[in-house]
Amino acid sequence: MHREPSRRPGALDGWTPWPADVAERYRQLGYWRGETLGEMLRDRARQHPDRVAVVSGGRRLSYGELDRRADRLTAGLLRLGVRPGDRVVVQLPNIAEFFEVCFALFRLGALPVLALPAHRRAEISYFCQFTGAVAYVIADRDGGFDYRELAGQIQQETSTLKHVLVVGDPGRFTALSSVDAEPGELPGPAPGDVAFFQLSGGSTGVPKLIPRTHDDYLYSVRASAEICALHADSVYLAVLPVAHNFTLSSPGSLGALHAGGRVVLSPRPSPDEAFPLIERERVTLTALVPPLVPVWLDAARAPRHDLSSLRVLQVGGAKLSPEVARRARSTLAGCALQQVFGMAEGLVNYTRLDDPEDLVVETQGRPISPHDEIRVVDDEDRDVERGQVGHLLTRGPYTIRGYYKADAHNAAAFTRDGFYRTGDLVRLTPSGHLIVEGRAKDQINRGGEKIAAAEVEDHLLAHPSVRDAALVAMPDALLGERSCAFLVPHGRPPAPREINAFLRERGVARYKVPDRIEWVDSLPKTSVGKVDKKALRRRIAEELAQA
Ligand code: OOB
Repeated sequence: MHREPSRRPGALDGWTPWPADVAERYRQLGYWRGETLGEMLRDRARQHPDRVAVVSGGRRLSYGELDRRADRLTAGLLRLGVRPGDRVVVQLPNIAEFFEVCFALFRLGALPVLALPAHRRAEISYFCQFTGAVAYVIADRDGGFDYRELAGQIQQETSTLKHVLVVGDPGRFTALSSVDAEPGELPGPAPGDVAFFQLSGGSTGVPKLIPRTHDDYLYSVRASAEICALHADSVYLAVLPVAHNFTLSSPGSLGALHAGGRVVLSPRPSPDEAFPLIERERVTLTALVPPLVPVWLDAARAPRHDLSSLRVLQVGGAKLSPEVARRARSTLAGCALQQVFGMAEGLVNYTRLDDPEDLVVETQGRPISPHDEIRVVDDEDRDVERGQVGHLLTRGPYTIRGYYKADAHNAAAFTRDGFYRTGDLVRLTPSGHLIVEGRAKDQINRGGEKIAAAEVEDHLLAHPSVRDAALVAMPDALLGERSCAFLVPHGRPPAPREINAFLRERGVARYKVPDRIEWVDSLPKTSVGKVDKKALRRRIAEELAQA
């Protein structure tokens, strides 16, 4: 029996469900099974309450414990006044509380907005205000940063925000550990309801929010776990931020929990932190962004830690070079390499574990689902010939039909018949695998971290000495790309240091601050009067090549 997306008071406005007939087809195909994320955990906890679900620092949480804590937290949140349909910005490092909080909110039907630890005042304040969040969940400190100070600023700016919940020392806020009550009966959300928001890498002035439903997300998790052959003895190590779609669902932590396996959390991705965990917990699967791969391979050559339990090393988030892919395969004996090309909006592609070496090394995989529809088109939305490079459009059982409350942007980001314009330039192989050839969206992919050029340009233009600004990608040996800002000054150009300090004061996340600044008299324009970013990218690439 399926339940329709909820019509209860508090059910979410401002999102685009799949058309009813399409949704019905996904149900009939068995993709959407009418289960919520909260029920999924409940079910696993019933099956094997004593198995370890999450390992984090000194904590080892069994399925039963995670399930109970989520229930008590749900009741505690309700008692605080958090209601179904409310939005809650969650910004946590890789710690077990991330799962306690998310599952509690899933069960309550309140919606986590999954921020990244690197986000700062500019981003968090936007998420809180745009979603009208009632609560903000943080850790006291992490990576040398005090999130309580940030929360203090956010609270002043956000009238809807009633609660700041803190893991650790709460200071003047509420300790998450004190949010606790006896569980009661709850109606809970419907499987077709939006469960939470992912954040888009974006290409526009403000970040876009991605509404993911229980049904669609669980399908991608379940199918991903199958593709990666996860089972109850699988151990997933999360080294990238847990909130990111790759780490959460591809198959990530949720895939491991779905399979009844174990999630091990590494606070940071360095081999120093990760390798001892791999050895101790007998990790079988982990996921990296490309810049980490050479670092890991170098460290793996010194046989200080036993990595022999690793079965699959996933790499995604940015393009992996075939050279590094080959090295990974030869260095890690007994461990398969898997390329993952995905997006928080939905579509995820994997090379399969039994794919021939050429496909694993040279392609970014093929879609999860036989019902992921892929089109590769030219600038006029006409299909290109198979094998030619074009824009990737997609729609399917776990790809959104629209961003949250973004009608104008949605009209450009989706075709009329519901295909998402990924902004990626790809080529299809005869086997149906995709090769990412570039990007048409105005974004910088800084080693997997996405920077929307327009967002940073807006911040730069707020500086009194900046008359015009264009942010572009420049090649970088370590990260693949870094960002370069071309700026036209008002009068005498200030030192780059001053511009960067200005952005930091505005509360912009560090990874978005330009890696390089070039002062110019004017920005080159195309024949239609737009900034010619291609010319700027060429210019900085040539300059770097000569240096
Ligand atoms: C993942 O998700 P997002 O939302 O941070 O970024 C999506 C974008 C893609 O549109 C593409 O431009 C780029 O990141 N990308 C890749 C890639 N994987 C992602 N470009 C080239 N090669 C790859 N393997 O990054 C993400 C989400 C789920 C699973 C994996 C990655």
